[in-house]
Amino acid sequence: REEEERLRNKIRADHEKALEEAKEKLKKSRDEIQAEIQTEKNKVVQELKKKDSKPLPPVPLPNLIGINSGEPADPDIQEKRNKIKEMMKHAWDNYRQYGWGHNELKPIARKGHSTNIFGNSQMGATIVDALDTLYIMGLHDEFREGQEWIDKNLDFSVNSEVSVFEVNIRFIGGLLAAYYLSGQEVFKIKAVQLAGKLLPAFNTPTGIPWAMVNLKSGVGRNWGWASAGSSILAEFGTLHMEFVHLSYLTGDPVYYNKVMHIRKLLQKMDRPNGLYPNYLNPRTGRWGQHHTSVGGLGDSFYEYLLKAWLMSDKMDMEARKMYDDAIEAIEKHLIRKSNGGLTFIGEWKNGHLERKMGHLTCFAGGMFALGADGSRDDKAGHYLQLGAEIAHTCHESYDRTTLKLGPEAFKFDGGVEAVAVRQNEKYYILRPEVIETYWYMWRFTHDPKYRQWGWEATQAIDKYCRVSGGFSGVKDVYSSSPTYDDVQQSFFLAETLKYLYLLFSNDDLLPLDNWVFNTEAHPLPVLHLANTTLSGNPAYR
Ligand code: DMJ
Repeated sequence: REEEERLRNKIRADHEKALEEAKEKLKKSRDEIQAEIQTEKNKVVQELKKKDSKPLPPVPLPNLIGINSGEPADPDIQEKRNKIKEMMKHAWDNYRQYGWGHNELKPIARKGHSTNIFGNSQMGATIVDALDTLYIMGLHDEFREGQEWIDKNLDFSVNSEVSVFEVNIRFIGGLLAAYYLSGQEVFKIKAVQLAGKLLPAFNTPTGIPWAMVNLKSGVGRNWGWASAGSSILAEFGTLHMEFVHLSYLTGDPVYYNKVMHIRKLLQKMDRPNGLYPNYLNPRTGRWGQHHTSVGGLGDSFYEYLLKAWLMSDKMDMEARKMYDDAIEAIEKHLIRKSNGGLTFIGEWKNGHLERKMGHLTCFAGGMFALGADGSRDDKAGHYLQLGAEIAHTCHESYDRTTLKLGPEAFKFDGGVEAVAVRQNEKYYILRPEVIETYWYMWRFTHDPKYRQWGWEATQAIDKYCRVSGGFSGVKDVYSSSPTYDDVQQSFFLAETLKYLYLLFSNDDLLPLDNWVFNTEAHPLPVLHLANTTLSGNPAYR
């Protein structure tokens, strides 16, 4: 009788669940429902295929050197490095205690936090983003805890609409880096599972992916705010590194083909003044608003052109050429010197240069330095100098504030130099870009001022952003009594603390000849693809 009762309860529960799901479905538009049906059909076909598909093929691991190195001999540098490790532990322990499994932490309210980029489910973004930083810092118990959570709980079959770009750079990038550093298969398997869930986003008339995709239904769409239904350059243009690695690890060219298709399409298009606009319509294949930026909306597209070349062991000349062409146009139209002698990168809006630079744009100093070697007409010295000038400008944007932390955006207009003017541009949300540039400049020049500037930033973060429940962003870097935004961003653990730690480590930790950092600071090894088959790529043949 007990068994009968149990069965009856189960049938009742299943019935109620099905009713709930049907109700949810009816709320959707006809198009959405049709797309969902199509995706379900595709899934069945895929599942059938999978039944006879083999497990992931073993591939030769690339040259993984400099994973456990970097210990500085100088006791002062050692002490600074230990302090940064302690900050990482503080950020992690509090997330562990108050936000475990949630995407991010609210360090003041001491509870989980999430934004729409991660959808509505608990995907443990901080865990995945932090893994490789924990690993290189030697925080192995914490790394194991993270691994265990991922193994048992990270599930992508959820009815949740996520940002394709964010999930790629933080989750796929984070999982792949954790796999290469630790050799633990679980990370590779999860990365491949997740990538499969992103693929439906590419089902658009042009093959330019939607900004968002529902992980369960595969239905994609774009942000409502993006110019006339456009996809964003920095989003669909920041998939290459991770997708090439996915094809390498699985032997399946599908990922590689998706990103090469995007590249080919971009190559064919006219560019106003040689500049790439930030918006591209995935239905028509036409540019949206003519707005070009090396900061938000554009930034990592340029970064990934350069890094595609570096990651291919400098074989992918097509990517290098696209990078060189893009940077030449940017220098001509966007880079200027202020009256006070500060080099800045402005934004191009419909034929007009806005003399404003974002914190996000500051990553470009490091990019110029990284791309100096191999540049056209042997302009290596020029690009290293440009990198140094951007680093200097971005340091000024920190130095001219009360908290010695940089604002979100700063102007070079109307007597103002490297200072935020509008109230809503005065915040600092634990972003990494300025420190990232200090680190690259340090690696290429060993000028001690970069360590000094990095240490100033470390102290400012510890003094003004640290609270007992973790680290928080601040709303006004010009105020001596700032208020907190109560968010510990996952990129603080993935990037800001990692770049600081690398800045105070020896260069043999993750050497740049062997590793390329994705835009979320996840290190991926250089691939020597000449011996492997990635069909259709003349650059690798
Ligand atoms: C990170 O998620 C990545 O660096 C991305 O490319 C842009 N900015 C954030 C951190 O500021």
